[in-house]
Amino acid sequence: MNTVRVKVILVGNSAVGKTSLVRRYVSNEFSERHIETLGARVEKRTISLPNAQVEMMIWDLAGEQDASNLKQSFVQGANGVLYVGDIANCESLKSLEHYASHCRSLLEQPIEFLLLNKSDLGPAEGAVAIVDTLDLNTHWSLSAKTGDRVEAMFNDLAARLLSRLDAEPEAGEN
Ligand SMILES: Nc1nc2c(ncn2[C@@H]2O[C@H](COP(=O)(O)OP(=O)(O)OP(=O)(O)O)[C@@H](O)[C@H]2O)c(=O)[nH]1
Ligand SMILES: [Mg+2]
Repeated sequence: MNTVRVKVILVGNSAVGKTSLVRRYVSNEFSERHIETLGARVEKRTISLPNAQVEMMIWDLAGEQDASNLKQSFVQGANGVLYVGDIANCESLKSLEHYASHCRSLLEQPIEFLLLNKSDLGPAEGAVAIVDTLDLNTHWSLSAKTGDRVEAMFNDLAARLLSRLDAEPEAGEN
């Protein structure tokens, strides 16, 4: 079967749960401890879809004080961008606008999802209004802690990336 390799990055403030989402998806584990990611950590998971396998290289990036500090080399070449916010923390949601403008300046039309993590905690007051101001159409409310919708989100992303790359065969060759 045809194998397509894709690069996905997770960006967002420190402590929103980027590492926890990857860990839940790749190892089905969760920890209450926050150990800050330094630089970038890359994990891999292969997803079997009806007409191809998608080898997803998942780049879990360190939360930055300022989105423009994201290293260009970590962002470059990403086919998919996961903008991660903590639904219980309004500041983390507001800052996603800066992450989006920075990533868009480096990437050509990536597939973008807005991830509202920590759905188990419920939204902070004002969080929904901030989400509405963000120019990100595809929202997923999910929880690395309970695992709710984590698998579904990554699998949907894989399917969308595959159909995008199928439409541009030269980009899918690896
Ligand atoms: N309640 C709850 N806590 C979560 C969830 N996801 C992550 N956490 C907690 O949030 C804290 C930060 O999680 P990390 O995954 O390390 O956050 P991060 O975004 O990778 O942080 P940096 O690496 O510093 O950028 C940890 O204490 C996690 O246990 C969730 O879905 N619900
Ligand atoms: Mg981390």
